[in-house]
Amino acid sequence: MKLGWFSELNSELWPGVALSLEVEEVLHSERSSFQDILVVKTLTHGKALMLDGVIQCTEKDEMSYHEMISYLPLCSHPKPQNVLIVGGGDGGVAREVAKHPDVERVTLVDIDDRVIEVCKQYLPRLSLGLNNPYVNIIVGDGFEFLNHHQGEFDVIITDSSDPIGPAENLFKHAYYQLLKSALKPGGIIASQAGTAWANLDQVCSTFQHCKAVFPVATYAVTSVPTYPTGQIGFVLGSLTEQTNFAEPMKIFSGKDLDRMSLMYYNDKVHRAAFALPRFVEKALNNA
Ligand code: AAT
Repeated sequence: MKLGWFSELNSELWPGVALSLEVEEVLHSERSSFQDILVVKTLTHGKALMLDGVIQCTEKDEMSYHEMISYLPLCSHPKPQNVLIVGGGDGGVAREVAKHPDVERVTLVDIDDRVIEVCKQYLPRLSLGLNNPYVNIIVGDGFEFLNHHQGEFDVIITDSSDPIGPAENLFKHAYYQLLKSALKPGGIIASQAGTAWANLDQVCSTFQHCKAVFPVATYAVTSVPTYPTGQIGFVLGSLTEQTNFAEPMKIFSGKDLDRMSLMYYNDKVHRAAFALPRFVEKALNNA
């Protein structure tokens, strides 16, 4: 049955353009203390989660985002044992991080317990990451959490919503300073950083914050057809000057990739994520 269309109308972040998904059924809709939460069954993309009218993930293409934001940093660290996820209440990043053979401990801090509960109920393919015994879930603001944690984590992944709403502080310079001090020596961070097609200014300012704090900073992209402009990027930062993000330290064999049920990531895709178009390279060089 066709119910109608959902359109991602957010004129501030991507003016003049909106992705639409044909919807069969509204599975859940509520206003939490932080945001509007909507889960729908789409005609062609499985179930989808929206927060404040912005698509957070669809079952069809979530693996591109979740595998890339997880394995780009994890495979650039020599031994990522203790990992922090800020945001990520749907469980997708936790699911991926927990598959990495070196990872021993995962902490996930999401501001909204309702996102966690709703995803547990409606998006089991993602939220299976939340039920993993290695994953310790804390409900709270990521910025506040980092204020109280120093020198603890090998890798910190910020899987946050966009910079309008509860995630606003996670795109500021002060957040990058907190990230740095929460890392162990040799630590690495990766954060959702928007798309160059619609938000080149946001990409550059997030990259600038990362570069101001970390001796090595870079930007990588992946394609997510249901995100604005079909692409999203991540900033990556390392405390170690020798880190070359574009060349993975850990390379999974075909057997490993199958065992871990990876559908998008491999070492070739890892390297390719750092090949940027000229206009992006130039903008980042000037940032
Ligand atoms: N996994 C892909 C989905 C996301 S969800 C982003 C999560 O960040 C949400 O669960 C939200 O509750 C959480 N969040 C927002 N602000 C904070 C905060 N200050 N501290 C902790 N968690 C927070 C990312 C989608 C990207 C969309 C791209 N257009």
